[in-house]
Amino acid sequence: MRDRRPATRTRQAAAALVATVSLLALVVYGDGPAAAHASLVGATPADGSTVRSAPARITLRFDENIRTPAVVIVAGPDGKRVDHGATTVVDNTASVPVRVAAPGVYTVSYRVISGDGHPVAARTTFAYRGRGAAAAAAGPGSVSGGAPTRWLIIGVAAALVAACGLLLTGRTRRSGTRR
Ligand SMILES: [Cu+2]
Repeated sequence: MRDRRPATRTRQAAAALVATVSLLALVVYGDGPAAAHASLVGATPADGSTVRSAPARITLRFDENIRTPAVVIVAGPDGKRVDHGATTVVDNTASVPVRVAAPGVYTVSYRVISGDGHPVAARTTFAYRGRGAAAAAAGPGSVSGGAPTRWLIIGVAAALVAACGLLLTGRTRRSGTRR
């Protein structure tokens, strides 16, 4: 028998599912090729990598020369900016000095101008593991020991899907016991 009452929980679960699928699509296709525009071909530290020594500078390399204004913003594990000083553009690279101290995941957001004048914006991440005891304080971001952030996101998405299932199951059970 189908429960035909307006099921808020079902709608919530459906909404969560839609959000999850959107998130997954973004993760899988979000950094796909931007046709004819400058696209990122490399980063230092590399996207998704884990580094043990703190970088003093973040460098992004593109497949064509880029133009100014270029902005590279780096956020630390606490979300606060750690870049200091102006973004420097040389040919096909953009770089910015950073102060990396706390272990955790750092997000590098950039916006540069393609050769054809169109802006290109995206981001990369890297994890700073630190040394010795400091690494223990890294928190959940580094539990997987350097797995790319992408997999962390997919894991979270999978957990959300599971939560949707639990919500639906719980609703069914509750409506079954409550008479
Ligand atoms: Cu263009």
